[in-house]
Amino acid sequence: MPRLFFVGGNWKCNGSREANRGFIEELNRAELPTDKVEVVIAPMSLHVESVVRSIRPEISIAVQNVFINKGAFTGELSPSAVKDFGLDWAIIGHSERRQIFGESDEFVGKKVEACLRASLKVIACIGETESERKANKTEEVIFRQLSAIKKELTRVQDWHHIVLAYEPVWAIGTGLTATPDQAQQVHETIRRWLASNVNSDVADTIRIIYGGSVKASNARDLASKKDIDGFLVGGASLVAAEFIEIARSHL
Ligand code: G2H
Repeated sequence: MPRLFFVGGNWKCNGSREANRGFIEELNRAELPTDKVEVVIAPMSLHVESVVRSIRPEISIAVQNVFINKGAFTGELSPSAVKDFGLDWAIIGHSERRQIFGESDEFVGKKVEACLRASLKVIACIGETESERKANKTEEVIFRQLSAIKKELTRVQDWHHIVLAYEPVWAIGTGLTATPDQAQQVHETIRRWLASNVNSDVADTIRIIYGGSVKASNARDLASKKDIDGFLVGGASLVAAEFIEIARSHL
């Protein structure tokens, strides 16, 4: 079965009630066939409820982060509360969480597991920094990040609830994008790792999306690559017309 193209809009710590309203009005009018593209928007937590209320029902909403539990953890979101609220998705392990908030590979693995246990699907982010790429450590880093996730998963079928986002840190919000060939090469490597370390069914069916300065102007070329199954879009997801063009880039 072909993999359904997946486009996530990661609004990060951006948005206002008014800006979100305008964005959603435009997105609700866009032609986005659900049999050809799955769209997920991740607003700031504070805006989730108003976005859910106004967005068309075939577009899902994700949170940008969760903690691994509920209880006395001031400022955090629990996976079970996110599910109870009616959401289906969480972004986990974004490089901004790893770099700015010090989340380790192990912690990211635990968060992925906590989400799956709460029946949330996960957009799990992995990717190397500029210095790691320059030191030819891209594979080593990606494999280490994938292994930390695998370590926490007890069932092979858990992987069917994960979308992997390859986001080279050097391309995030910098305007530098991995070339289609650079991204394809890493996506293929990830699929190879999954075939060897999980199984060939997971390797063939999992969506591996690319993130890092995706724009309407580069999305089409990236989307044409055989192992690129969509995008996680940051800056360009704040402008409805541009995000819609990206979501339609493989049509
Ligand atoms: C990578 C991406 C979205 P941007 O962080 O996750 O952001 O498209 O702004 O590089």
